Amino acid sequence: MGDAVRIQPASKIQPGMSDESPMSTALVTETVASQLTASGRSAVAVIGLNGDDAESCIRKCFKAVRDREYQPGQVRYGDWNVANLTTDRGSAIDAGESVVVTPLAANRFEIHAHGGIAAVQRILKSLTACGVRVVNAENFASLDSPSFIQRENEQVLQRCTTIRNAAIALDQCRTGLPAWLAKIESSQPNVEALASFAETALAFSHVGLKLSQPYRVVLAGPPNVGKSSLINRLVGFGRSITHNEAGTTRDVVDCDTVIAGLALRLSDTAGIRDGGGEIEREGIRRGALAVGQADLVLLVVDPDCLHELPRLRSDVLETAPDCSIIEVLNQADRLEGHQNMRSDLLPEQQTVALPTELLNSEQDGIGTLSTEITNTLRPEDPAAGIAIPVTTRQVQWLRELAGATSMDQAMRCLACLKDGTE
Ligand SMILES: Nc1nc2c(ncn2[C@@H]2O[C@H](COP(=O)(O)OP(=O)(O)OP(=O)(O)O)[C@@H](O)[C@H]2O)c(=O)[nH]1
Ligand SMILES: [Mg+2]
Repeated sequence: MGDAVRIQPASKIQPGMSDESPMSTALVTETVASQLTASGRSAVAVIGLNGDDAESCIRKCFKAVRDREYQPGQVRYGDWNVANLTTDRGSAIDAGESVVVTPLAANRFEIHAHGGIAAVQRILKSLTACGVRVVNAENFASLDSPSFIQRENEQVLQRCTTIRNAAIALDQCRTGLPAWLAKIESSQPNVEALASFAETALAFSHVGLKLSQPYRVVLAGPPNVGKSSLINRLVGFGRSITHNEAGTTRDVVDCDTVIAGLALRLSDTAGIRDGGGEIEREGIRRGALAVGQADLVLLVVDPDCLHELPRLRSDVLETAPDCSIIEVLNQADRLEGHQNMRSDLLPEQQTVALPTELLNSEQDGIGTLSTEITNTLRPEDPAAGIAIPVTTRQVQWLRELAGATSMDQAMRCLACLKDGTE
């Protein structure tokens, strides 16, 4: 058995170097501040201040009611009084604000102030005058994290818009690749074990990459089959214009929604047909571009144009070979007028996309279609504790690790995965 591995900082890796130097522990030391509460007028605003100079900045700008050492957990009342600081133009900054300062740890503070925009700006300006860099809240949180990959995972968590995705992203912050990278430093893996781990993690990359971005679902098909009506029923309001005349939708109409905890961007497209005017042809061209970007295409037909499905399917696969397709027969209420239709040729998904007030039956197929959409896009979530990649960068390094044939190559992948260089 070999010794425990040590992952070198990727920036220090050079071809032929041994992997004996200790792991990078470099933490961000620059002092940064950010308004952590939403910007705009509110009762209270919280400003975070982190970095090596945080305490000295607090001492310059803040006069506590009682003068004593700062300790984590304290609640310190006082005045944000910076009369002896000056602006770039030399005039004095006089914030003169009653605030509460809470030390969170050594060189980590929160300043709780009045939530008015001007009050917050004055405090941030006085911190800037002390050499502090003001950053946005997302960057502030990420600068506080110990490794590049940890920061990356935290940024993904911040961008999640659904609880289902946020739960997975949170798990990846706590026990995902960052924790695995830390763990292997105290183990003795061989290249085969590392490659096999990478393969397992990559099996869920399609989930990880969609935690902070919506799935792209495009509705395509001939004109007048009810694509726009269907999108309106799926999102629950009249996003797209519908009309009983072919060629109603001209441009690509996007609508964001959430179904079963998955963020979806639904795109309605112009009905595909030959002829039509210049605007309609441009709409059809844009529809084809949307299909090229889709994770899933709903191919919508009605009973009159069911025979077109095989051709439409092969057209979609030509444009987007890896894309999933669900065939939908809309206007299923009109099937009665097509008695000769062979039931074994009908798509499994059959819908009636009329507005709910015009429906005669509750069997409109919309719920079943919604389930089919989410099951197709995400058949399974990774179990808690399974590490998965959540950015294309992580996918790239795991792919390289999966194909590594030497320990040197594997260690380089691990270092780049962790530190984000290259
Ligand atoms: N009977 C019936 N009519 C429907 C159904 N769904 C939509 N319609 C009607 O079909 C017509 C066309 O609907 P749209 O949603 O505009 O069709 P489209 O596919 O978006 O049409 P284009 O934008 O021209 O490509 C409208 O009059 C709808 O009310 C349905 O399930 N049953
Ligand atoms: Mg339409």
